[in-house]
Amino acid sequence: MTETRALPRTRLLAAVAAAVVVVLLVVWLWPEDEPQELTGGSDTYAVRVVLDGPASVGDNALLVEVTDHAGAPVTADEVTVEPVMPGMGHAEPPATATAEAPGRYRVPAAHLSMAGTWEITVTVRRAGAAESTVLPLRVGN
Ligand SMILES: [Cu+2]
Repeated sequence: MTETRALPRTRLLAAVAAAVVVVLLVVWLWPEDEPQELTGGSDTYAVRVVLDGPASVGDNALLVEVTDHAGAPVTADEVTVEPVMPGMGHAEPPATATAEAPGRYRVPAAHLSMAGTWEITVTVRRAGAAESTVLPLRVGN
């Protein structure tokens, strides 16, 4: 008889422990802490832009990865990032990314002046040719 009384308590403790684990996982994996990733490409290049977290009004750090379509890193002469808000007809000045490794470029502070739908134009210049990719980006408050 003691066993039949002990079993529900064990189950209750297990359920509480499971609930605690779920809450910790939700807090730990909450999307606001996850990097935001935009992908696109042009004729020659595949472009991936990674933000530390959700895009927000103000300065946003962008990592820009440029590869060819086989995945090999591209060493460009210049990579620029130009945020435009097409619905309102305004833009931020293009920012030139700093190369930090083959195919890896960084814009430490891309300014997004307001919440809403932006388009990030990434332009890769190499060997006298320029190719652009437009990546939509939703900016929260
Ligand atoms: Cu606007």
